[in-house]
Amino acid sequence: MAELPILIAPDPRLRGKAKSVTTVDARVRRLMDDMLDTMYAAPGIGLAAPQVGVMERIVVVDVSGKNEPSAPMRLVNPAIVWRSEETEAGEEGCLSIPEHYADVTRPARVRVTYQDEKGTAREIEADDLLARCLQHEIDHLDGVLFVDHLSKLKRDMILRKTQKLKKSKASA
Ligand code: GNR
Ligand code: NI
Repeated sequence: MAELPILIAPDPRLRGKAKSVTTVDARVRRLMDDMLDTMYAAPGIGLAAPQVGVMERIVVVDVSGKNEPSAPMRLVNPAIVWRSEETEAGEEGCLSIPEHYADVTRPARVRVTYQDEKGTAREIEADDLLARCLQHEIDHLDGVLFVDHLSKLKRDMILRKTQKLKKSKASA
């Protein structure tokens, strides 16, 4: 049980490209467990390793509802191999851009390949919130933030306010 500090934008680690994981070993499994602890504590429904300063292609997600049993997912080297033509708009937030929410239009359904915590290759087709969350997390692995899908005006406004918030937190 360990919570890790979550990076707030701007930070170069949130804009870098994460490296593929070669071996799913105890270190990777421990990191995923710590990321789940961090995500549940935040609280959030997803977390990508670069958000905790680790530049590796590792994601955790749990989109189960409040009155449902928890459903943690651990994804190593996740990759989108198919996107639906149909798109959907939905509200997103990001633990690295606190207190800002905006509608983002994305493919409604995706197929994602990944390795699980045992290193076994898997493939899932996701829709609704899981599809949105997986796309948001995989974006993080390539240094992309949800505000990059908004107009420049909205993006710049949110990132400027986040920089102010980060500075005020740092000097508090
Ligand atoms: O907690 C989160 N909620 C969320 C809502 C809609 C779409 C994506 C997300 S992910 C976010 C946590 C986060 O920042 N993950 O990177
Ligand atoms: Ni995020």
